[in-house]
Amino acid sequence: MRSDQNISNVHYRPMRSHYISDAVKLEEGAEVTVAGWLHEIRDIKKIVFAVLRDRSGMMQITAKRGAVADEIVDLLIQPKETVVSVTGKIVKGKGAKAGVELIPSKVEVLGKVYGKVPFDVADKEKIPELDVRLDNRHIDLRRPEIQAIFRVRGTVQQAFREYLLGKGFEEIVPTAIVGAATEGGAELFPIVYFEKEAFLAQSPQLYKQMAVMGGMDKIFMQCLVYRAEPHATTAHLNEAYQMDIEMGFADDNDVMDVEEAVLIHILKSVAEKRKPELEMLKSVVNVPTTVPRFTYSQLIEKLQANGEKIEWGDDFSRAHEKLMGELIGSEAYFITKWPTKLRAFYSMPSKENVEICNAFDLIYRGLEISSGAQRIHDPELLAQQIRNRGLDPENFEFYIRAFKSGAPPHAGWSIGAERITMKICSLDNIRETTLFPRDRMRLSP
Ligand code: AMO
Repeated sequence: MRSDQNISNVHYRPMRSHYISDAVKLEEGAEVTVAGWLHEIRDIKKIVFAVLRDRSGMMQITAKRGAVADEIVDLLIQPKETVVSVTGKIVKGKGAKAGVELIPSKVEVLGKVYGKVPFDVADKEKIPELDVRLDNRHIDLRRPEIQAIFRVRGTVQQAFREYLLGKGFEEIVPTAIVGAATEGGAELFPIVYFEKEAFLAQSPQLYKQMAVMGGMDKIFMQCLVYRAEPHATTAHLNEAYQMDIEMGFADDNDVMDVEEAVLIHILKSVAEKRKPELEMLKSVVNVPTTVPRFTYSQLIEKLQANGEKIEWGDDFSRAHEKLMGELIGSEAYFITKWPTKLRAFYSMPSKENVEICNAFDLIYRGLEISSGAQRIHDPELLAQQIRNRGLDPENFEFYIRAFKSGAPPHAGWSIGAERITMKICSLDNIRETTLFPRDRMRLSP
């Protein structure tokens, strides 16, 4: 034997041989080492039943005094949530819940419980309220249905990326430190940045546009964005994760075509790859074949015809967004051609009527999950629109300048990762979809 192999054998000792989901599939008599948290423990003197939990599932450990050495049985009797590794033989049939149990030949305590665990992971009847769960996210996350949310979210983000890479889009990383607002002046978090005024970015908007001006005309990005919105709602966070694209030589319809395909790909990927997670969350994902488009004006008329009190120029409420989906008969739909005054300054006014612009929203299951637009690429019109919103074009000098040296028509959109995950998982509160949510009250953990 070569000496280097020898050394690696001495130093490399995996803490587990199998995840539980693989161990339970093995033949009777197979020897395994599994490791995780003690989910349940029942000591009925002659026999100790424990349930071990890892990220893949749960498994019963059965230690019968007499058949298993007393010191091993005793070592297994630990408070719930103690981290242990158990080596033993797989036995099938018998009394185990899943038809499989492990008869231990070795138990090692890897992480003790000190004091009281904040709440019982195994007790489905007594789930604490959201604030308590979020204060103890490291415990909350041990519940399989909570991990399921983050697996769904991971698949959403992966599907977004894989679809666009497959279509020739390139990934960029914009900056998160900016000198001016992009989505409205009042919602900025100021930061200390040497002697300059600076803020956390509300979106990658200006920077993705400038990358297109630079000739990268099919780009995407995923980034954290910061909105200093003081109000607390079940659909707003102060730190959110956006999944954006921007395309040169494209208008609003072109990028809606891409968004429709991206949404369908995301929903299909989740429906195919995350069946157990969706079941755990009691959510069903339907994959649409198309995403219908309605103009803002058409939808105002639809609502008015339905007896709703809404005028042209008003924004839709959450209740309207839900109702419109029902009236249209589609879980996902686009609202196009918005009143210019309701949209961000960079939205391109329509050629036929400057009161209307080429901006759009994507609604899914009654919630706006995305918005986008064809952008203004004429620097003079852009400066004018910035002034019209009460903002100072001086603060946007770097941005306006980018349109003075040959600017192609361009368009893009952004999907909120938390919002789409919330709707896919049929959750009531957006905080469920982010590991460590930031809202006005919550800065810890
Ligand atoms: P908008 O501000 O509409 O547009 O944001 C796009 C999407 O990001 C998500 N989002 C949020 N999610 C949770 N909490 C928030 N406070 C929050 N704010 C936004 C939503 C929303 O639909 N630059 C433009 C997009 C573009 O035109 O490309 C923008 O940021 O899902």
